[in-house]
Amino acid sequence: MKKAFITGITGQDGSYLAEFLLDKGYEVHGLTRRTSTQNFNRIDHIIDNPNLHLVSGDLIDQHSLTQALRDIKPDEVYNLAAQSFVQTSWEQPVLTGEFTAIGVTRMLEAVKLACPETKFYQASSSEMFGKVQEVPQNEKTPFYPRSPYGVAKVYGHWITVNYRESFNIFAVSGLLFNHESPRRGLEFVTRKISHGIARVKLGLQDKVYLGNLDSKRDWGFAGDYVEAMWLMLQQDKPEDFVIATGQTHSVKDFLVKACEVAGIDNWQKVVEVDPQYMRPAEVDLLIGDASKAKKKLGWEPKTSFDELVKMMVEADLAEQSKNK
Ligand code: NAP
Ligand code: G4F
Repeated sequence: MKKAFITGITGQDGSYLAEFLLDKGYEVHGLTRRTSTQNFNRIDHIIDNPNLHLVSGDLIDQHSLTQALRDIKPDEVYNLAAQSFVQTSWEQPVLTGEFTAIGVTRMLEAVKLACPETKFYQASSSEMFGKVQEVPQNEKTPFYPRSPYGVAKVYGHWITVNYRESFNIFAVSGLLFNHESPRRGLEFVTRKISHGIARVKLGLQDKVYLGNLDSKRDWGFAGDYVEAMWLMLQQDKPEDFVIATGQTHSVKDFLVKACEVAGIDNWQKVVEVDPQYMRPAEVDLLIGDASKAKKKLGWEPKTSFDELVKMMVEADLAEQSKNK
């Protein structure tokens, strides 16, 4: 039985990846941090699986990471934990650097010390392309991050490449474009829209307050993207890959589609722009070229933009109808 270690198992991607690996017959170990109230809602449905084990630790605590890997000796490590919300990275830039940048070095050190044969996946991001230097973005596109989060992810990417080249560790960086699901955090724009529009439809609130409606993202489904993470670690040699749909849509497009799914005729009536959600520096356009992943991993997204919006709005309508 293969063993995987996932940091960020309580997050959106961690929960889908844990499900995916359990289905493949893996023994899955997930790192969870101590919080005053437990936060296992995304993994509640698999918590009793005998092949799922949770271990306490934190990206800021080197000892907990090294000890966990010494005890488990996993075949594969997926480093998904991070301070992952771009807006918060301007409010807490130092903490974002500690978790999202230096946290990667701590994980790589833990691998180097405890299990150097382990394959390591780093959750890198299309936010690294920021003010994009070419369209679409591929593995060779230069980075130009536009937030403390983006800067931290650039560090995480290069330290992963550096440990691969310095210590011969099988370490890969997945350059994933935005991916969403009904499990997405409520602060991210897609879920904020699907949740807000469902509540408007059900008469539970009047409006949704948003920031920039014009920025464009390449949005895919998280369930499709975790397969790509796993495929990267099944290759003979470690390489970095862009994972994306190759389609881009504006925040407004997402909103209009969400209203259509919910049966709201006039989206302008239910949305207001609130300057507090505008960012100090914006990433205007992201669109990825995942042709390398298609060629070498045989990976392609399975879920279209329309299917994604429908899935998210319908899930929130079902959930929120319990509050009526
Ligand atoms: P998410 O839902 O915000 O989950 C983040 C996870 O990291 C949570 O499990 C969180 O634990 C954990 N975490 C945060 N700080 C930690 C710390 N100091 N020590 C240990 N665990 C910590 O994020 P996601 O959407 O699943 O994304 C997964 C990864 O992919 C992140 O690194 C993100 O930056 C990156 N990424 C995401 C996307 C996307 O579109 N989703 C795209 C590209 C890259 P708690 O539950 O305790 O908070
Ligand atoms: O949903 P967002 O907060 O996602 P963002 O900033 O693209 O970051 C996400 O994707 C990255 C991959 O590119 C990940 F690395 C990162 O961890 C995260 O998962 O914002 C998307 C867009 C932005 O342009 C933002 O300005 O939506 C715009 N927006 C407009 N109104 C809003 C809002 N964003 C949020 N969160 N809330 C709003 O009210």
